[in-house]
Amino acid sequence: MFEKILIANRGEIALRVLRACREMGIKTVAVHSTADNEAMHVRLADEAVCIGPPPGRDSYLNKAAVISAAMITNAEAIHPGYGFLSENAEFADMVKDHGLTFIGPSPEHIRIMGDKVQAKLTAQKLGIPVVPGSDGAVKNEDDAVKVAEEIGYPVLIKATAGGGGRGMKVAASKSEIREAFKVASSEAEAAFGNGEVYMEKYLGQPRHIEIQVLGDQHGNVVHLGERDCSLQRKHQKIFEECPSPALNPKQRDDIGKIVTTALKKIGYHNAGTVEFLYEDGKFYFIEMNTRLQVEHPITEMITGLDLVREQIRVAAGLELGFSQKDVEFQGCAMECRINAEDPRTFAPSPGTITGYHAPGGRRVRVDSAMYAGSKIPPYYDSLISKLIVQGSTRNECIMRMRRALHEYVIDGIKTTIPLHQAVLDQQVIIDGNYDIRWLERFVADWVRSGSG
Ligand code: MV4
Repeated sequence: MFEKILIANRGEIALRVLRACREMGIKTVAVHSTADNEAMHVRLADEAVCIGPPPGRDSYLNKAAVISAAMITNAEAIHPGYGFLSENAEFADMVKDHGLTFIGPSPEHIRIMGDKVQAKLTAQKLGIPVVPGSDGAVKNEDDAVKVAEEIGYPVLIKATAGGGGRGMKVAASKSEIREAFKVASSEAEAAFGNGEVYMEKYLGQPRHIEIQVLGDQHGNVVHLGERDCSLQRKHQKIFEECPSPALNPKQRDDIGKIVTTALKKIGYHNAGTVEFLYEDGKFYFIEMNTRLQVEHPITEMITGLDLVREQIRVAAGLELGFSQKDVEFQGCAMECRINAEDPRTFAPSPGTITGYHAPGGRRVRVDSAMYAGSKIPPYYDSLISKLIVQGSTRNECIMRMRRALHEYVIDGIKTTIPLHQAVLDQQVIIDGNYDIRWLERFVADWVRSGSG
């Protein structure tokens, strides 16, 4: 096992990794920008190295600086958290080349899944159901018309280099396809320096359901069930729950088997998430994330596993200590992402937290690096806390989340707590009857009606 791990991240996820390390008796090295001198992850780590000025590209995204920090502190492995360098294949290669261990999948798997066309072709070849569409990239407008005629309108044009919803265009009919192709490829070129696009049948009201997997370097892969992440705004998830209110145990088993069988074939190891759209009882692969995800705690709540601990164990070459039949799902869990934002406009609200009191009690977990007096710099993601609850039933979860939100005090800045409170009062949510389009409509109505 590693003796010392460098954590190449900040905020709540840096703390999350630190906690797992300390519980495993592993020493930690924090890296930080000058904006984070007073940050909790810096205070709690055994050692800390300042790697640059505030902007991410000059600090947390500076590959050479992060690797140098690992070398001078004699860290043996780097945990990238999520965001920043977590899905950067070049960084994973560099870590390896310096004789260090990247706590994540192989650079090859990161690379394949980072290219959305390759990812989809790979998924299809491995027997994972995909959205009907073009076989790979679509080269020009004429081909776009042909593909659209084959799969039928409406179609969605997506950027190969995209992901997270950037660079997508819908064409509802033949009159829109040429313009949509042009706009999508020029937007992709501008945003990613790569204008390549591909096409899919557009699904009108799917849910977003993702399967958590964990693999070791000995060919074992297990799935840890699904998370329903359909509540998103501008491709930012705000609330997640598991199990999905839309699935039954047989559906979970079936899709879980498909995913684990596929990933065993390519020797996938470490944590990963296979994302699907789910509509009319059918799953359609859209992307695979080759990192630990923000919403991993809800899976931990219902499986009793520590995903970061497992990531570290398998990265060190150990076998998973359990098999699929040992994985049991206990009750329900939900997560509210609390952002330092205006809950109506979602405008960032950086500043100083003047007063802070986190909720507690039975089956409540708060993953946050905040404290009274902590400063939220304007340079980074606005996620400041994840409020996670568990319950025997979905209704128990909703009641517990409401009472935990009611207890939470965060003074000095605006947060999205009022939005979560309003969402949890909606009948659609209580019934578990929402899709990926519900939240944007709700927020618009909530703001317009003045109740927000
Ligand atoms: C889609 C889709 C409808 N049809 N693909 C958005 C982000 C990227 N991961 C894939 N996305 C979508 N792909 C087809 N063929 C709708 C979306 C989508 C979406 C997906 C998941 C969660 C929220 C979303 C919000 C808008 C659009």
